[in-house]
Amino acid sequence: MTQPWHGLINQYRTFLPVNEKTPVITLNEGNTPLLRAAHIREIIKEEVDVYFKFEGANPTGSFKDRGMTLAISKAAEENAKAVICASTGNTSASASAYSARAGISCIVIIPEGKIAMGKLAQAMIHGAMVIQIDGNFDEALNMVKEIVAKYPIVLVNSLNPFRIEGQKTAAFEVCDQLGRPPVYHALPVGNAGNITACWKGYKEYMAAGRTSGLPKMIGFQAAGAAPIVLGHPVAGPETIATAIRIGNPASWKGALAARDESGGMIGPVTDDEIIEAYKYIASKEGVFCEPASAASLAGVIKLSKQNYFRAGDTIVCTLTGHGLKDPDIALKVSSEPVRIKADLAALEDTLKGCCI
Ligand code: AN7
Repeated sequence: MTQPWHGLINQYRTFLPVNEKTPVITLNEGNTPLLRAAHIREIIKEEVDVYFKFEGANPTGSFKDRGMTLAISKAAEENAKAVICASTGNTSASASAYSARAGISCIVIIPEGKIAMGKLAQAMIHGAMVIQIDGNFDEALNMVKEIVAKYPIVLVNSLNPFRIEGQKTAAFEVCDQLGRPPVYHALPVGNAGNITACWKGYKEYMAAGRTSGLPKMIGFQAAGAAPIVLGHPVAGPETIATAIRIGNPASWKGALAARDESGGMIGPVTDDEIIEAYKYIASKEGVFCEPASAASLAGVIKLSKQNYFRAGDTIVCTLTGHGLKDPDIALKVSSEPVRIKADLAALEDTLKGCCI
């Protein structure tokens, strides 16, 4: 019988900066599905193998839980009274949940009107102090950095190195689930913590002899919020994918290192390309991810049109967050439900020519 799963700190303890005194604050995050795409040939002609690492299956619905279990466990080890983060939504949702469990106060600073409804609901119900600013994520992060420099509050954005340490475990799982590293690993890039973390994970797993090679890291930014692609910060980032509406990423250097050391690339995808991939993943693959997550597949589709891949390549796309976080977008890009009378004949009429 396989061992029951007790969260990623227990699973990957030897790779993580924890000791016997670290209280493990876990919601049994990690061990998320790696799903082989079933219909990819409909959109990508090359004989590539695409897999989705569905991080929306984490307890708060995003990959942030991997970093947060470690960041909050370490904050608890240091007897922190409060933690703080700036967020486009998922970090705040995750920080709120793990802080609640640890009995630590949580403050989240978010851009007003620019975070998905589900994420706001999460922070509220977990009891965080939710502060909205009339500014964007970059401004919120700058404010948070100043606060933690002045007061004894622990920062749980990915500038906190424990966040990156926890998030690197996604790469371990991909290697374990696939039995080898993929040829390419595609991710959406916002604040650039995750691409930095995954690359670190692949390198450490190989150094430990647990996997046989390294993937090329390919990252995608929304075209309206693409500072790394452009090579300079973007003052007014805009995209439908609010999770990655970031103009000055904290882990900029880490993303460049991941790209260059692995021989990968970081490119832009338009909102239309993101939505096309988002709809494909839900309607053909049965996986509901949030728009920002679909940037990974959108980028892969775009590169495939430029003959970037070769037959036989294995490509893992991280789907970073759950689609239920942002139901507004799903409704906006779908057609209206059919309306009929509560009457059998009307139902039969409607189904005619479709399935009866
Ligand atoms: C679904 O929650 O930055 O490049 O404050 O929520 O590691 O920042 C979220 C980022 C991709 C980008 N997909 O990851 C936040 C936040 C989803 C996200 C990203 C985010 P990074």
